[in-house]
Amino acid sequence: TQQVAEAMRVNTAKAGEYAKAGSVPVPPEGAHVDIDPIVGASTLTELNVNDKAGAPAAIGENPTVDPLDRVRVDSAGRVLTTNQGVAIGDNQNSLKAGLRGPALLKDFILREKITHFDHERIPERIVHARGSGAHGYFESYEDLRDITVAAPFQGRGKRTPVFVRFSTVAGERGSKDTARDVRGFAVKFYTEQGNWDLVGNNIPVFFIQDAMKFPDLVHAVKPEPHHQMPQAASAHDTFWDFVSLMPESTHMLLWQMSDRAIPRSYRTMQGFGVHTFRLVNAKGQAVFVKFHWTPVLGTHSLVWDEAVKISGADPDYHRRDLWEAIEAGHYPEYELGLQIFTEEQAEGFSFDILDATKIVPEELVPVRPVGRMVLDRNPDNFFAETEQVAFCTAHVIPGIDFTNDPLLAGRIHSYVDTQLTRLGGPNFHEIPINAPIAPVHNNQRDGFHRQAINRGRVSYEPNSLAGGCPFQAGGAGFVGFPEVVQGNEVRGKPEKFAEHYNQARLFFESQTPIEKAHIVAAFRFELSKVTVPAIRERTVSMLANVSDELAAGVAAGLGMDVPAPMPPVLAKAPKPEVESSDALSLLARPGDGSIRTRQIAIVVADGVDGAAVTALQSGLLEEGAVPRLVGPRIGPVRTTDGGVLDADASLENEPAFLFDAMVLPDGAAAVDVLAANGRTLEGIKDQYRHCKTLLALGESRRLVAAAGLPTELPDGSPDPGLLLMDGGDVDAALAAFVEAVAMHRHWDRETDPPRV
Ligand code: HDE
Repeated sequence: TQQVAEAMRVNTAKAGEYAKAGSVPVPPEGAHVDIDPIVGASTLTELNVNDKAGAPAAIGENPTVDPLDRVRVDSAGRVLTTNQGVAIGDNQNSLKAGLRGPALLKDFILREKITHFDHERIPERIVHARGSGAHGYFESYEDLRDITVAAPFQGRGKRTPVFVRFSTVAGERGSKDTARDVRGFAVKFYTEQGNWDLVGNNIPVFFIQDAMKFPDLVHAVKPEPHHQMPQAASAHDTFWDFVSLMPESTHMLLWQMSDRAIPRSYRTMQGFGVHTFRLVNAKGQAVFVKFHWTPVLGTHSLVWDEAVKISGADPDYHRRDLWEAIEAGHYPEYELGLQIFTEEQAEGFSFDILDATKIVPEELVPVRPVGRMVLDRNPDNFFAETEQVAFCTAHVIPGIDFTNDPLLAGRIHSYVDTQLTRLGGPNFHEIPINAPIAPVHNNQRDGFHRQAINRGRVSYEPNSLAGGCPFQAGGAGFVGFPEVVQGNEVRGKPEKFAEHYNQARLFFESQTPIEKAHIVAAFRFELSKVTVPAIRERTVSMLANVSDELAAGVAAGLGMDVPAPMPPVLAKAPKPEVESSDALSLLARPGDGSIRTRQIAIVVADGVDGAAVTALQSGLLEEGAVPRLVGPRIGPVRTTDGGVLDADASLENEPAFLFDAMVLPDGAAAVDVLAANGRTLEGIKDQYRHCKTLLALGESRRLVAAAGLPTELPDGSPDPGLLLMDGGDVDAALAAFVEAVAMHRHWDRETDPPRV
């Protein structure tokens, strides 16, 4: 890597910025970097030799690609100043003519402060406004140079720094995290060949096939324009009006109504590049590729009732989860997999690989794991990094290329275009989080907020005055795949794009019964919020083309008959290759079987069995879980043996549904206190309703009974997630609990409507 970096004159210092703490020299607090004494050189010649005052840049070095340290600010021990560096003596009082007199216009300190404040906001993203970011690295498992020259894949173990931003789509910047929505999964790879952005989602298909429809889609899903409601929700008339008139959205709607759209955390959802891309090797040979990110912890989602409650108790649920996991050293990790296939294979498929409403089933093309991504550092500043990061599908590097997917074409245009407004001009590639580690040299100049101080008088090419620099890279630069293109100009779609239901059916039929039930319930909920009956009917008529079970279930939930199926565009649909695929079930990726990072509430009150609590706490910590002591209030809790525990959460400030599992320890007095507190019983009911594991030790059985929990499953068998155990054998209880928590949810408990 070093050699490649040096050969390409990469600024290795920036890559170092991503190295583990300690390996990069950090300037001492409050120190500033001394400008080297002027070396005899001229800023006015093209050779970077300078006889004028000024700091000579090294030849070929671009000052904008220095490490982020260049722009980090830490004010510890420093005096308060204006933006001009002038020390401020009084930050409390404006300048007045007499203590009760008028404020004076010459108070530049007040005016600077207020003026800056007045301009602190920038427009939010038109979609994906609410997001959370993290730094990390991608590590290649193997050398893929026979397939692609793309930098991240040139060697086993090679690491490339990344910045990732996860997001919701429809809600505004300050909306909630647990809305039913698609999640953005955007990765910026800072490679020595330039930045590559893989701007994906957590769902592998999209609502529409052509960029022409994107503004319509977004206008339909966003809050309705007359009264700006509802926030961060697709459950309203305009969204369902639009999609029910766009049968190509059917497949995506099934994913969106599945639990994929309410992930448990950003750490437990997949990511997909969605479009088919190309990988190109040094010989110019290309293959098609679909990108898949799969979380090591497995794919896990919330249930709807839980998502709704969480959005009230903690709208930052996913942001907090990501932040805390990284702070705690539980670094989120995802495996990158590629589906690689040839043009000839693609021609044989019953669907078109340029159609973003279709997947390539894994039964046709298996997913090949090629590397992993680890997120190991939180941003220092949300605005500077997460808000100002600018992803773009046009950011590709040698070895990665586009296909003619008409949705992708629109995206290649859209991102930079919208960022010009959002980030205020053409120089946002110089904002530190966006700056590549590869040096930037071209003849683009000026514009708002230009950072680079380009030297010399040459800003054109060809030139003789600067020896022709910067010069073309020729074959070493980005060379597009020379696809043969021929055709009449036409507005239309290829025939296979007209088939809309095969893969929607494939998705539905690949779900477990519980997932199917959740999809039916989600359609029921969303459509019940639609006020115009004709829209509900049209949507169900679309679903009638997917599955009788689905259409009948949704219709029954809406109190209507199943309408006649919407006439399909293609009279005779091509026969699909695959009719059911286990890979499409969320339950197909349970994770590593551990209970790492699960949030567990140990409910305590005065008179609790302290020894048991401590043993459970340390046992769960050993398993990598995150146990928290939750009391009727925060603060000290007295135990039976005279000890004191410290409850750092309360049933009021962290309601039970924020936790993945719950422990109710032994101790008669504590149980009396908790039984008299409605929040305890409510929490126990929520845990039960959301199919989570509950462990009740000894006396705590009384709480379970008071909450009215059935001890048997609807079919009469014992409930494996409701552990009522003897308070005496904590080790046995812990082992049973860990095993039950590892199962995540106990779906056999679930009924619709819920029993509890
Ligand atoms: Fe985006 N999309 N998109 N999109 N998209 C944006 O770019 C757009 C699409 C995705 O964390 C915008 O900088 C068009 C598919 C993510 O900053 C905008 C079309 C997929 C993010 C834009 C699509 C995505 C965006 C808004 C259809 C999954 C957030 C602000 C032709 C593969 C990136 C911005 C971040 C953001 C346009 C469809 C993913 C307006 C025109 C399909 C993850 O440019």
